[in-house]
Amino acid sequence: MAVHNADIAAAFEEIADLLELGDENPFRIRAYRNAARVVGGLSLDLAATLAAGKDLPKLPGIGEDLGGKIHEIAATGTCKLLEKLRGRFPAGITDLLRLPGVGPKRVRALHEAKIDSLEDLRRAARAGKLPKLPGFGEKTAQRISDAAQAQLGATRRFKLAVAAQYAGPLAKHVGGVVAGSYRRMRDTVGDIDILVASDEPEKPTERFVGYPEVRAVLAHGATRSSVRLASGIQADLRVVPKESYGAALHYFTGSKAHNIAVRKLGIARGLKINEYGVWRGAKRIAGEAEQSVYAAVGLPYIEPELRENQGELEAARAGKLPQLLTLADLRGDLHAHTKATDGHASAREMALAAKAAGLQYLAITDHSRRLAMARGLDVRRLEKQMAEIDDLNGELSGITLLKGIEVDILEDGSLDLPDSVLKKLDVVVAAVHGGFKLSRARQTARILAALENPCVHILAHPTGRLIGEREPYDVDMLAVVREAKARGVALELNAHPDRLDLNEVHCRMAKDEGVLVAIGSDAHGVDGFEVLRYGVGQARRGWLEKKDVLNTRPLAELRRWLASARR
Ligand code: DGT
Ligand code: CA
Ligand code: CA
Repeated sequence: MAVHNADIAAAFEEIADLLELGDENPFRIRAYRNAARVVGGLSLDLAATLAAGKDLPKLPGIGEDLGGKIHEIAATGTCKLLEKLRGRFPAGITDLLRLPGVGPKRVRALHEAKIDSLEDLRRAARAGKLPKLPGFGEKTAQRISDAAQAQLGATRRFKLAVAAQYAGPLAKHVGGVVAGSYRRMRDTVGDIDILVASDEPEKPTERFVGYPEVRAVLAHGATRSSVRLASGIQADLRVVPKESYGAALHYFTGSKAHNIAVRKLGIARGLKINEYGVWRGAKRIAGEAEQSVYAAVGLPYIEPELRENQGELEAARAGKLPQLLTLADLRGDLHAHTKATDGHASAREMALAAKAAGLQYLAITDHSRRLAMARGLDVRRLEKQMAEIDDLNGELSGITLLKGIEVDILEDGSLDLPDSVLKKLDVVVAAVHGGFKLSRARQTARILAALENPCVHILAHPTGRLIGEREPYDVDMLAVVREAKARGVALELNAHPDRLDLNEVHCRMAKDEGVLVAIGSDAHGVDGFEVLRYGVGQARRGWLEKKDVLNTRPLAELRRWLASARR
């Protein structure tokens, strides 16, 4: 069975969780979390590399011990340490640890009260036992039991970049394409929908249910099957005859709301539209290609990312579909870190990697001093870095580094570094990294205050969400977007697949209000630019065009914008 990077990352996360429960050395815990992040974000397939007899590449923060664990997990899907730790705690306990507001201390308190799973927690909450536990209290107990309730009700969704590791190889194995929310580039997907065009459906079906990663076959029919993979993700397969391929691709790409709206347009024209084609009575009039389905209802082709029934059909009819941004439109990247703070590579290495990724410019935006954990820069270290970047620009060709900072927005809305030094930078990216729990009014006021500082060019990851881990903070986004407009500030769409923040709704809001969006990789290492494609996917879901995105501009034009913005 193939072990994917996401599986290795998940094993390291679980080890870190269990070590945390065991109250182990925080440095050791952090090393595993770091390893999970590094491996999870890697494009090179580690298990395949090792299986081919090649060496493990040098990975930041991963020495001999962790490297050995990677070998072990790649070969067996697990490792001795993980199995040993699992043996010490009940199986459902890591679910508790992942609840917002629940750390190892509270989980230990729960464990001592024999509450070892979400189910146990729900039962204990119903019986009114939670507030009596040490360190809980009424309010906390309520919050935690609500969170547990939400977890139990929610079917698990997978981040797009995680699903990609499983979907790509599986689709290839059965000779099909991935449709569904995955093709629409949703930030998370509920399951993987695979479509195959074939007149011999038993062949792809047998390959599908026989895929080595399949743990359970949930349905096994002539043209539709369903499985659960070892990673927990579910996959659906549909096989249709070749002449139905376009209609089926349209149907299984969705969204459901878009399909229903298209079908209605068909009905108005006396047509029936289903996954086998477009029909007038018993005659199939279209369906071989997706394009033909739209043509049958008098519309131009609509890109998958737009298919949410959010006005795309009206825009198509009016000839007003956006010319969606493409990855090739990006000229540079305005958010990246180096090992001066929590990145893993030098400014020079990052510059060369950005160049290799086809970019013309890269802003180095390390953290500011407040983020002590990331060894944030103070004025002295920042000035040293600025001089280093000037030197690098003197010697590098084909890539330009911009001097920048990701400066912390403090709780009162002031910035973590004085204007006197911010003014000397090419680009100032401001961001919230703490105080997530402020009230909506205070959080909004804080961010608006930061936007008022004329040094600020870009507001990074504007809602602070971490998909599946941390909810966005409570902030009035329309007020933020309007203030950004008034101050000539761009809003970042952070392309990291854990963030994708702005979301698509906010992207569209920015566009409607005339605010530029900057797509930033937030790269922490040389392979950090690959995530830009997820940022572009989300931007496309938000209807963004080349002109709406700041870093599609050539360097000279960008420099003019940076220098002139509302000054
Ligand atoms: P997900 O998996 O929750 O991330 O979202 P989707 O959009 O991939 O949804 P899924 O996997 O349930 O179904 C795949 C596509 O199949 C969906 O986007 C549209 C189509 N579909 C599913 N059920 C229906 C339905 O009842 N009516 C219509 N018209 N289309 C449907
Ligand atoms: Ca799906
Ligand atoms: Ca499905």
